[in-house]
Amino acid sequence: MSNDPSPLMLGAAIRQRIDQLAAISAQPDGLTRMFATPEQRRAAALVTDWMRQAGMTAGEDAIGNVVGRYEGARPGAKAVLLGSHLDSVRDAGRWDGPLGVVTAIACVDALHRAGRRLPVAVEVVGFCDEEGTRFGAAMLGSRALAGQFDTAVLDRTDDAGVSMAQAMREIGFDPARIGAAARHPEEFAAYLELHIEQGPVLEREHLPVGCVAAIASQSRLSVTLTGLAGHAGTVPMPGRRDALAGAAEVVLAVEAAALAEAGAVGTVGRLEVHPGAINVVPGRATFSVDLRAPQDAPRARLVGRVREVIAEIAARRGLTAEVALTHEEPAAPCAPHLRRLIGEAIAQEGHRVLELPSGAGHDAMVMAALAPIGMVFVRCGAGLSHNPDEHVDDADAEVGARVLHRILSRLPDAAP
Ligand code: HGY
Ligand code: MN
Ligand code: MN
Repeated sequence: MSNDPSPLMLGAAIRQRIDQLAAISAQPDGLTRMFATPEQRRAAALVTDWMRQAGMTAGEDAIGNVVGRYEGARPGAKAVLLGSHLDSVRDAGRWDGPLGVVTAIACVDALHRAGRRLPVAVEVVGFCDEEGTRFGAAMLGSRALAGQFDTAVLDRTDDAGVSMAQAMREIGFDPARIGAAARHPEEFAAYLELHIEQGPVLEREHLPVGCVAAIASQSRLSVTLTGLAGHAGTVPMPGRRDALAGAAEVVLAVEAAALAEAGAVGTVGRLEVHPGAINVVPGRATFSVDLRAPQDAPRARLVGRVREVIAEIAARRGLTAEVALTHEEPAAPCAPHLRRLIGEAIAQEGHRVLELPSGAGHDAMVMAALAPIGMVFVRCGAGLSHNPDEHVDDADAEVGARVLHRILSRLPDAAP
């Protein structure tokens, strides 16, 4: 980055790349880019090209993460890893994930154009699956890179019944080789992720950026309630085994349980009904449960309470309940020395330093297994995210890039 680029120039350049990525979508009227799809490969090709233009060697790893490396002054030096994810939720906003990847590349590009080499190498990663949109299990890309990939998830199927393994093969990856993506702690000095806040705090505080203190603990369940399908006109109300009515009671019970646990959140985001006909009493209902809390203990209490209430409702309604844990990540505190560095960089950019928790999950939670983690949040309009109206102003994207660049330039000096 030149000494003092026009704020909107760099921000506008970042936005243009965000828009280019947003155009790579399976959804004709919006953004949906899921793991192990042709859209993933097209986005990976574009990001690989940007990385190479920024002076990095770059390519896809064995699961499909895009990884670029900008050598340090000494070849083979430890790397600072920057990154975020390139996949999206359905009907997504365009900044969630890509902002971290595009900004990291912009920072390396500035080093490259200035002919600067740091004492450390810089690697940038665009993770192929953080959301878990297609197969339910999340953070697949970062787990593979951290050497934590659970091969059992390869049997999970998408809505069309296609397994993860098959989907990977269809886009040219060999699921048996995922282990080759694993990296090791001794390779990295730190992991830094710049991401939109996805919440209202920075906007309320009139701040363009903030420093993440810790990332909330999260669990995901997949629940199937099975009752008895029947004729809507002839099955008497007493004694019905209506799976959807049971699911509806569980949805409200999840909400009540989360409200009763300070700082926790509980969401049922997906619900499928079988057979889904107007005049048939639903025989089966399958739904997701997303439970989070700032610390592990309250999250575990909430999961236990939800499991109990599902069993109680199912028993009372004559339903059978299958409850599977599909994803779980412990709370991830950010490293104090990186929080200090981030705070100093924000202050040097002339802004008040605000530390805040992240209710949203991020690949940084998994990267904590490889290196100390730090996160920079960038303000997004009305705190909106996982919504097509998600937005970042050019000026805020510019501040985020300048803060990340300052951190990068100082990181080698920062001892843990
Ligand atoms: O669900 C989350 O917190 C993230 O957006 N994957
Ligand atoms: Mn997201
Ligand atoms: Mn995200």
